[in-house]
Amino acid sequence: MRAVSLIGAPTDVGASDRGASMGPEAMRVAGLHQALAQRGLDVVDRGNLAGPANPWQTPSSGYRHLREVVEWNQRVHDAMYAELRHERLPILLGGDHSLGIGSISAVARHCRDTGRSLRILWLDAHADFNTSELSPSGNIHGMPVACLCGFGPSELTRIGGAVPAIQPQWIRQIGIRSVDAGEKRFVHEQGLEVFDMRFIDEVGVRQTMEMALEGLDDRTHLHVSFDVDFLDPEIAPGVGTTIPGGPTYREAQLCMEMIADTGRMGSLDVMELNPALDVRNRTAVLAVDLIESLFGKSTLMRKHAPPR
Ligand code: HAR
Ligand code: MN
Ligand code: MN
Ligand code: MN
Repeated sequence: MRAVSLIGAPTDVGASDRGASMGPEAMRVAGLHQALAQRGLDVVDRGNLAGPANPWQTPSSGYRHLREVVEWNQRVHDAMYAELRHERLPILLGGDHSLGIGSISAVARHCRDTGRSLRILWLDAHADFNTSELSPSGNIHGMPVACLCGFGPSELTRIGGAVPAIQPQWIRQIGIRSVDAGEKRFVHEQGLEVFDMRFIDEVGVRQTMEMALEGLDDRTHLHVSFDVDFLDPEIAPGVGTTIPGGPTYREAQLCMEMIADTGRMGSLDVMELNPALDVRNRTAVLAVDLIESLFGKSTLMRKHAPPR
């Protein structure tokens, strides 16, 4: 699919830190549209979705802003699904990561419609596998993976029309280095495949990505959910929840290059960019650079695969 649509979802209702609502505009200012157009893609910017304001309240019954999160996710679902139906590759510009619920449930629906299998790469410092009982914060951006797997309030789990929207075995989590105690037990119980930072340190990005991308075929839709806090805070300060010890610039580039090499990416989320915490928009500029790699920018044409 060479046609790409940008969808802005300017909200931070799923988080307790404000500012991810400015993410879509920062990505535009950093030149995302032009960078992709220069790669020969047919790029359309659909502009920003509209949704409820951030009421800035404390959690109630275990969730902060559940009603608003549901509404935003319904709109994200509809917008992503419409692009997929028209054979366009949607790029969701977040916005906090709770919106992964609407995005990925739309992708899963599209895969059911078209008889494809789904593989999800979750690039993040966090597992985002909390439930309201397990969450220390009530912030729904710590819960999208659990909701997609059917563990969450029904208003969120049913957004894509099937509950659960996805199976845990379809997911590969990469770069994880911050998981809450109860969440950790639940990740193990559900058998999520997690390549955490220790794994990456020990085997390297190359082998990690080979494992995460193993088994794709020409019927696989690959969805990449890129939480910008995946990156080391030294290179990406513009996120709400920085966790030290993330991938370096080159390690992140290699992840993206290896995803591009599969030729299977069919949809993308770019989430949690927080311009209020950034330094001269450098995190947005870096995100654009990494997205260019996801779409096949590379330093040189390669003559040989490097030896194993
Ligand atoms: N685990 C913490 C919580 O549930 C923080 C996770 C949310 N932060 C994110 N998402 N940026 O990846 O509150
Ligand atoms: Mn398709
Ligand atoms: Mn996340
Ligand atoms: Mn995160």
